[in-house]
Amino acid sequence: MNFIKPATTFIQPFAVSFNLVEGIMLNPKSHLVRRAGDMKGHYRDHEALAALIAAGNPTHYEVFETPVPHEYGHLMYCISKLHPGLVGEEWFMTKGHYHTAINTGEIYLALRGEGLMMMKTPDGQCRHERFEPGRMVYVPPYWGHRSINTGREPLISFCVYPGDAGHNYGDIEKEGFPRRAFCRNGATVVE
Ligand code: S6P
Ligand code: ZN
Repeated sequence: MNFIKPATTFIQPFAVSFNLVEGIMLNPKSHLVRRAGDMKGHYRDHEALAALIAAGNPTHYEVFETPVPHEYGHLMYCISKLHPGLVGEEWFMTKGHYHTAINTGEIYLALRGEGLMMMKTPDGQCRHERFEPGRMVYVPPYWGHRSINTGREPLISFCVYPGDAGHNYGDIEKEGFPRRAFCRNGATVVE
């Protein structure tokens, strides 16, 4: 066994505040906004996405962070606010990613809204778990993950993951997820 751990930067303790109703972090250091135009290639209905972009390119989701060193030992955390909506029949969702350090997991605690966490492994296993306020989803190491908003209000979640996890979007873009979530006659259908 190797007991030599990578170096971890020493920093001072700090605290941040959230507005849990709005789903925002107060005074975040980083506020990522992804719009419909950033989602090309992710939805089944390409024409519906193009129409949405032409009709004003609405915000899909926002991620608020106050980063810590991206290193082993530190914990990254964020508030994710996924807006409600449909691209054709498909519910709004995040791009999804594996962690670059694929043996790192993640915890998502849903604070508001309803939805699904869709998860897949590189060898094609696919599972999903339901989000509702107060429900935590554990994304184990090796599972790519994507949030899906299946409701009419923002899906707000708080997530925590290892500082050295990183994001690998490329492999998910190539592979896609085996299952998607649609709205048919007012009901959510996963297929
Ligand atoms: C990071 C964590 C979240 C997502 C965020 C946006 O490991 O899973 O912060 O980055 O929900 O999703 P995506 O797929 O665009 O990064
Ligand atoms: Zn992640």
